[in-house]
Amino acid sequence: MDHDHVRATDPAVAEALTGEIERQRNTLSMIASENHASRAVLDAQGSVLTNKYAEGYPGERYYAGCAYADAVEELAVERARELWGADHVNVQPHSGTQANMAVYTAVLDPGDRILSLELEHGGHLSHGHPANFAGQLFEVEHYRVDPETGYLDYEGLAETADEFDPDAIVSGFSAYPRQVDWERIDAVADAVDAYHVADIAHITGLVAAGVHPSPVGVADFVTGSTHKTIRAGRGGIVMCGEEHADAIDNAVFPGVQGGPLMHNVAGKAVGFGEALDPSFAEYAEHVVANARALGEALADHGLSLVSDGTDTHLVLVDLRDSHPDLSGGDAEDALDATGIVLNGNTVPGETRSPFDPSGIRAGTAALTTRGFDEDAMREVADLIARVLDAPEDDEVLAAVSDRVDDLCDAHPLYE
Ligand code: DSN
Repeated sequence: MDHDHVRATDPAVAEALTGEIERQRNTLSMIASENHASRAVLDAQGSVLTNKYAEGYPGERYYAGCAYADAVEELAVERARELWGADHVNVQPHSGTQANMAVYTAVLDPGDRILSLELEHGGHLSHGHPANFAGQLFEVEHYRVDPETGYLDYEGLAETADEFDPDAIVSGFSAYPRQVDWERIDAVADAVDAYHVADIAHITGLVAAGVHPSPVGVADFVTGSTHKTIRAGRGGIVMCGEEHADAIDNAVFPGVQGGPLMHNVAGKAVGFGEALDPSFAEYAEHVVANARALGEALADHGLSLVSDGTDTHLVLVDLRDSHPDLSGGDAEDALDATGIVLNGNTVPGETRSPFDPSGIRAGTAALTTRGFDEDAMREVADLIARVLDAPEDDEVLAAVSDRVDDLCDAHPLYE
């Protein structure tokens, strides 16, 4: 982690890299989409595969010299198939958004209709937000969570599907704390003759470990990212049945991407290999247990949790009841000042703006990687509550910051 080669030629970048390592070591990473990849994953991503062009797929490349690129891609695919039980896997998408773009390109035409969860209810930009290609290319309608319970409104989804007659229904979410009933959404998709695309970006690791039900074999397509709860190299993935294999491979390349990022594919292969070890299932169970402990302790401090809790790696706090004058953005800033790093987030029924929303989202994947247990998570919840109650009190912020330092020292990272 000393970046000697960078330091020798580019001290300014080396300083930023060193600063980032120290930042990760000395703060609590609670951004729900982040994790701490292993040294092996980082090593693979920083490898000489950075140099290699390998358009195409193993055994069918457009360039010479792809023997080792083929080897890592075959390993990544084989391991992914074992982890998620998918018939066909494409490991080349550069990100989860690229994975979604590939699926849409494979089976939809511009102007077709997508039905997806509204962004402020937990959806994702690539599910059809007007600022995203998906919202610009397709006609988009949204379903929502039940405003009372915070759980997905499956009946509302079915009604909207009947009225809107979508070509694809997107399930899978970026700020939804509860388990998803994939079969129920799939039945709606079947009833309106729509493709079902399940985007499991956040919960890839939980699904692989069996601590969240799997949409593989249920939805027509399963997309995801590979660096969140699954903790592998950075990027995206698409899974599907054999009947869609060619369409997906052609959509990824040459459809929406050029040369695959083979160093990232190597990082995916290494991380997937790590996730096949039985210890990964224990890790994933701890991630969920930690999120539950975090949520319960936050609720004990009077904070409102969307859906009153969690089944996953994240909690979504609606600050409007407990702290009506505190925005999610201000909460994020105050917490960041103490070394607790999370994000302000929109909540169902949002009354502020996406830039300064009413909630905060916190995840436990990264802290669990550092060895935090449920007692430690309860203490983190206490610290969060102290900051939210006094976001402008320098003495409180300093005291919390000291305690964050102690927790970081007790859970070393990248030693
Ligand atoms: N940026 C990711 C998240 O935080 O949910 C999704 O792309």
